Amino acid sequence: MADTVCLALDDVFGLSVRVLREHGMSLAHAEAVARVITAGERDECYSHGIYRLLITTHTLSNSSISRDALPVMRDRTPALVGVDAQFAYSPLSFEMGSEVLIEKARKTGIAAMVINNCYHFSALWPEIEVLTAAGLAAIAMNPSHAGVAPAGGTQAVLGTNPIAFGWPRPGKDPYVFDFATSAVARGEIELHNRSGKAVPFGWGIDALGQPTSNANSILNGGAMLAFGGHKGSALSTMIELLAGPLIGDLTSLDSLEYDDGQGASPCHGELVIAMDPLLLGQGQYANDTARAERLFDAFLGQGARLPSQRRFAARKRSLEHGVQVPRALYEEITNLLSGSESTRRAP
Ligand code: NDP
Ligand code: PYC
Repeated sequence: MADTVCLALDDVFGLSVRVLREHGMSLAHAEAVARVITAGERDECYSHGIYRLLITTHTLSNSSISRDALPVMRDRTPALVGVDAQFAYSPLSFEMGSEVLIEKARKTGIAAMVINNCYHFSALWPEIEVLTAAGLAAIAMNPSHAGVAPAGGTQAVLGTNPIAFGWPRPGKDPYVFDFATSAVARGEIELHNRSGKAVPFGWGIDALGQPTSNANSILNGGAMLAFGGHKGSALSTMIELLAGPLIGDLTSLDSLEYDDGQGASPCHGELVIAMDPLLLGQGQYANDTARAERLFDAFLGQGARLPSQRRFAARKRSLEHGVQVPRALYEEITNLLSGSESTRRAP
């Protein structure tokens, strides 16, 4: 028997919705969450693909997350939309709020969306791509749970705090980067831990503050490390502040405390900024775009790749051939379904 299961993207989406619905999530939330999970698996971002169903269902079963609260939107200023997720997962809030954010950025040149009180599990590039598709440059960021030691320290204070940026490229895939400000996402260390694989030195330290390649020692009692030493540590701190106290929401330390040992997804806020090049430039959009392209060409011309290039290639493959999910993970996920659903034969 093959150790992977091939699934069409519709199957990934359908399975995700069924699992989330069985765990009490409303249809609107389940579909919004499933869209993000399917996008992660499709683009071969395994730490934030179908694996996340294990974490979202654990959260649904073990925390006070709302399964059905509808986001409440507030038009706060001409350039600011606020979305209160009401302690549900964030994707539905983003979907609803982003339409208003786009309208505002097109009117004001630069606009922000603040999402508050959201449980968060997802990669940020699916959100950034919505904004680049609308012709906007964009930045998104959020804290998570404290699990990362600051540069020079050994105690977890910072979250894995992702930051994502997108630049629209008319007629081409956008330029998008999206990474944790820790050396790697926690999800990646969890995947190594599940498969008993060592992690590279530099990802984390053990409970004694010593460098280790043991994923379990980092996750349980140790701490992750920021990428790039003091620079990643400072960038991560900026995210704590801008997507925490600045927007009236929790830091990663607060979020972990709020979790109170339940092991649920982090609960905090998110900051998204959208910028319209048509309004911020000096009326020479075609020239500005050409200058940006010249920069990208200078990368590509020397054999360097752009961030997201791997992802877009993976997307093309997955759309044509479906995705390969490790059989053990597939079975763990189908076991989350009750009765006859879970005993369906694997494809
Ligand atoms: P990586 O360290 O793999 O970095 C990902 C980014 O770097 C991607 O944009 C990737 O493009 C780009 N990249 C990787 N290698 C290269 C290269 N050689 N040249 C150019 N660009 C490159 O990912 P992380 O583990 O840091 O993060 C993974 C995901 O986890 C992110 O999507 C992030 O949003 C998510 N995350 C979410 C959190 C949350 O709180 N919700 C917390 C932490 C992380 P490509 O994809 O094409 O390889
Ligand atoms: O992988 O670090 C991570 C993460 C935290 C919250 C969602 N993903």
